[in-house]
Amino acid sequence: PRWLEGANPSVLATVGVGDLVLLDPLSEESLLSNLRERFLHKEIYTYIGNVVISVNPYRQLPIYSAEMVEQYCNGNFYAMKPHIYAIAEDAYSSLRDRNRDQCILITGESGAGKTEASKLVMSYVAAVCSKGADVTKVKEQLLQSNPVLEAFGNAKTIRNNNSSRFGKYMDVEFDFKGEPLGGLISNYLLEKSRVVWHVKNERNFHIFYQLLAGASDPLLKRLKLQRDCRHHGYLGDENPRLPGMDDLLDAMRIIGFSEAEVMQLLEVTAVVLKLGDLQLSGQFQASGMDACVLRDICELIGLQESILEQALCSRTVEAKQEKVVTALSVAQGYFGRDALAKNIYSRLFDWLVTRINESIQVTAGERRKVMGVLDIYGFEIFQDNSFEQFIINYCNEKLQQIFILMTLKEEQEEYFREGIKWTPVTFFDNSIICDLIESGKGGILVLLDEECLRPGTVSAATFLAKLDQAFGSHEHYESRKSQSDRHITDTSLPSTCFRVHHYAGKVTYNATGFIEKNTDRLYRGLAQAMWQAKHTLLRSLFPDGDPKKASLKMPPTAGFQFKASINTLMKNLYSKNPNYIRCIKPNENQAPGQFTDELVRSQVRYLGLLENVRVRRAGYAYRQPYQPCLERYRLLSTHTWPRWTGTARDGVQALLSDLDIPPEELAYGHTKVFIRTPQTLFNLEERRRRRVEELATVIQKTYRGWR
Ligand code: AD9
Ligand code: MG
Repeated sequence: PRWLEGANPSVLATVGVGDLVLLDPLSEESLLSNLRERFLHKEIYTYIGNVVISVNPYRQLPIYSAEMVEQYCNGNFYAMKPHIYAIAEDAYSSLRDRNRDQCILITGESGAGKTEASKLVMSYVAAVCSKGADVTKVKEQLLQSNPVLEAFGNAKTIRNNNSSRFGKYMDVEFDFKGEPLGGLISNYLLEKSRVVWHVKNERNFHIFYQLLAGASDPLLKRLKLQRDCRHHGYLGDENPRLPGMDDLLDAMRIIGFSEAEVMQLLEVTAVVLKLGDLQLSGQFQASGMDACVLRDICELIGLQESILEQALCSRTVEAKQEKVVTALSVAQGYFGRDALAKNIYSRLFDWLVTRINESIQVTAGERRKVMGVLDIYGFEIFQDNSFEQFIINYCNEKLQQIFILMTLKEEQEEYFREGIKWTPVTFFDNSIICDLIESGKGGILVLLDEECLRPGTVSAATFLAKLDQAFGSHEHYESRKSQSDRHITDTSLPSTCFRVHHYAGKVTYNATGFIEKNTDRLYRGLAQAMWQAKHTLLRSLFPDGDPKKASLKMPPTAGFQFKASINTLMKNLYSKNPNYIRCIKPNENQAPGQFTDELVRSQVRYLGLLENVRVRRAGYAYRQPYQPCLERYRLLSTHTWPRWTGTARDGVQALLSDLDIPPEELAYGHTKVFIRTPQTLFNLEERRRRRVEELATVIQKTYRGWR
């Protein structure tokens, strides 16, 4: 990275050190207090070499102005403080000038600032690339995809008022001049259970409240909704104040949605809400249905009431060419209703992403350059962890793996390029945990799929027994059974749970619900009912409802699909040059100026920051191209001061040998000098500081003499 390649006074002369590679001594404690000190001085960005750590300030800082963009864009990193713009500039300029595809990986826990960071990167790139009219349209479309996806995919949670409930990866494509042509968005695992249920003090997805608050009276009437959200079963009991619909509608228009499409989108959204209002009041059977709501829904989607009613309160099983219709219990009826609402919503979200992609996707065939931005959920350890946490943490294991491999790989490649001997670093390789989860030969996900497909009675207990049998002695797996086999008594692990020792810590998962969430089944009758609706958008969401296409084959499980999409993502990331932004949440209160040590410590631990610093300085902590190094330190030697006429490389060599620096501290590469320990650099800086003072005094005296 360019900003580190010169002797960078900004990295040394700020609050604490601007680059943790220079920490002395290096420990979790010193790392933590360096971050704290900087944060309290409103320095939220700190480097580890080319990695940027960002601590959420929870307040607007005056550091994102157009002038700031200008400064970082002019590439004068040496005099600049660590900043997210530096990494954006570095990625963008090497994409443009050196033709290397880039990816920006943003990780951190909920509320740490990932989504804000991704927006800052995107807006930086949008600001520095050309301003032609057709480019402006593309930029607008790319930027406006954010508010649309946030309306449908974000919600208020306890941890974050604007929490992304889906993972997002966006490839932005550029032409050879570095101008954006378009992009492609992939989304991962929307938390669809939120549609039908959320914990107290949290909320459903923003769009529902925005729609109720922002729609005109006629629109609301047309959608058959009530303005007050207390009238809607899936929403809470508060009417939150949220931005109106105008911005959202504008954004959709800019992206290229037609009025008809927007209307259809809102109608399907309304249907989801109405499903939550549908009471099934029969005493034992689900047939006593709220007739008004049923009628509303059916009018909205153009479907005969009896079809939906039938689908919601009974189930048809075909056996040997014979149809057997069984009535559902009330509980089963509600289960089906909620499953339908979740399914419609998540399919609608997928449609939204596909639709946006249609607008922003590039069709021309020329070779393009790509910058990918990944904003995905961070590692989660909750009180109660379920299938979702398991999937999310699996994803984070994979990201950690790619992080370690790529950081090491890059180090290795640089030493190779520079012709310097590389001594391998030892580090914790988490592939053993990835294998435990995803191995095709009997990893946890495969065993779960087997259990989901197995005929007969399956339950959390049978699933757990299966895991015990396979992993009873695995060093990263734990359960009551494996504990008792190892003569461990640990009452903190309930008998319905298993525990995985992730790289970031131990997480106890409750096996209950894994099977249902993985199978994610929608009664076939419901899909078929949706397919019969006249509403073209809704109908298009349920191709599996076409009886002609209905196969007996089970659709792929949620775990299987996620694994496939994560592995595609990994391949994509591996092919690019990685840039990391690691976000940290400083406190649990979403408050400015508060830095809770324990909270940050745990994040420092699971982001593997200490490990990162170790890898970064395993060989040589610091490196500089010869010319800037000579410029900075040449005043320290009589060989190079006041004048040096040879090559920069010879100059640096003459200079450093003159300063009695132990030779094992230094290595001379083809274009850079490498310094092994930070102390040597500090020592150089200190000598330089004293020398500058000395020279200043000399100059002062000379001036006085002149007067
Ligand atoms: V989640 O996993 O989606 O729940 P994120 O995405 O990590 O989470 P987000 O970017 O949404 O967190 O940030 C949370 C809030 O912190 C934002 O709504 C802002 O109010 C605040 N924030 C984050 N970064 C900055 C920043 N650089 N400057 C000012 C910030 N405020
Ligand atoms: Mg987010």
